[in-house]
Amino acid sequence: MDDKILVTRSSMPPYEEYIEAIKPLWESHWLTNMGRYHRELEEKLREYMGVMELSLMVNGHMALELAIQAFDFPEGAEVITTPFTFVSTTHAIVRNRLQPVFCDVKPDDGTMDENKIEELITERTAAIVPVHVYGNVCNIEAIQEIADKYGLRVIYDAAHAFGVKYKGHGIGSYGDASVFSFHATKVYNTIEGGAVAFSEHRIYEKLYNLKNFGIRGEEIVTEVGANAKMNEFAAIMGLCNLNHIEKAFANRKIKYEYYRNEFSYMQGIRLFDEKKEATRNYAYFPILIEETYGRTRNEIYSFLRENNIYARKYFYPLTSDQVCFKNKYKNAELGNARKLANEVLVIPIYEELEMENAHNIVELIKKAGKKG
Ligand code: T4K
Repeated sequence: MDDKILVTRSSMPPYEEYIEAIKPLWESHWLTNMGRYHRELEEKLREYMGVMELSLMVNGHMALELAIQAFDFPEGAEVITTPFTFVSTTHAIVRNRLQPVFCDVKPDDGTMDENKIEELITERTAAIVPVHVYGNVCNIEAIQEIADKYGLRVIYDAAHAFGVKYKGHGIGSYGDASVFSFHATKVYNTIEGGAVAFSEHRIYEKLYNLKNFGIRGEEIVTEVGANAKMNEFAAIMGLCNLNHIEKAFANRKIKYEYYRNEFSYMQGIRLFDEKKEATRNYAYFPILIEETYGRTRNEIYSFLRENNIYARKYFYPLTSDQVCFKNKYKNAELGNARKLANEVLVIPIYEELEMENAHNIVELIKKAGKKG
């Protein structure tokens, strides 16, 4: 293959559709600060995602930071979270002056191990921040039961889970809040963007203010907010991409199912389990390269690169091992998370990925294994 195949490639609406859609901005000159398209997209997404309330944000990270801030946890409180995630999850906790407490994950789907949460709870614990990693749904019932027992908030990092339904309900309708990313690399994008979904109406107002500097009126600022507003160009991109979302899922599904069939029977390669009650959004295709494969994950990663395939080690290293966090916080035993981080390789999947290229990727991985 001559051209680079990257791990993903942004989905975009037809050029003419977007250009036509942004024309009114040249008449109104209203470009940001909760404009018409911001409101329209909030409304449409609320409906599409099957959630009670939704607040759009400039990106997924700020959505997470402000979702955590909205619950007013006392400074220094502990938040139980997972280290097997993008660094944003941990940053959002620490930037709120809270202490992350890393909980191990389950080998079968990479989500927080609900059986290891209770042993990490202390009188300082305020919340649980689990991640629906790759769109794999956490054990929502067990986590909620623990949260109810100890009076904790649950804020899901659902950055990967746009469009996922669990037991017939939008994934954002669980917990106290769920945070989504609409970054260019995501299954649904607004270029940069994100949202917080929740049920309690008072949180809407809280987030509305927090994303706009805490401004309550022309001369009143009541909270230390940020600037996390989605602008109108981004909101229009979101409206256009929403018109094509079903096609995007269907398109990815073909590649996803092809990969799943091919890798299901490959000795030494393991796939994450899929929950029956959850739908998929085909956002990522992670494979786990186990010792028996004959070649390590890093060897396969390099071999693919030599052949112009840019798979990614999402998520290695664990966030708890990153320079900015290492040895600073309480770590439980993270054996499963560490093993997954050493074995995982996310291979290219996106709307425009040609089947021929998907086939070549599978063949290259098979070939690399045989070298052993
Ligand atoms: N929580 C979790 C669990 C997350 O995974 C993320 C983000 C967040 C929170 C925070 O949400 P945001 O604030 O980002 O909305 C990428 C993304 O930047 C990041 O959004 C994502 N997770 C993370 C898993 O992946 P990088 O550093 O790997 O991106 P980059 O620039 O290497 O791009 C990856 C590939 O995507 C490129 O090889 C090609 C393709 N691409 C990239 C860009 C920027 C496109 O096709 N178009 C583009 O515009 O972090």
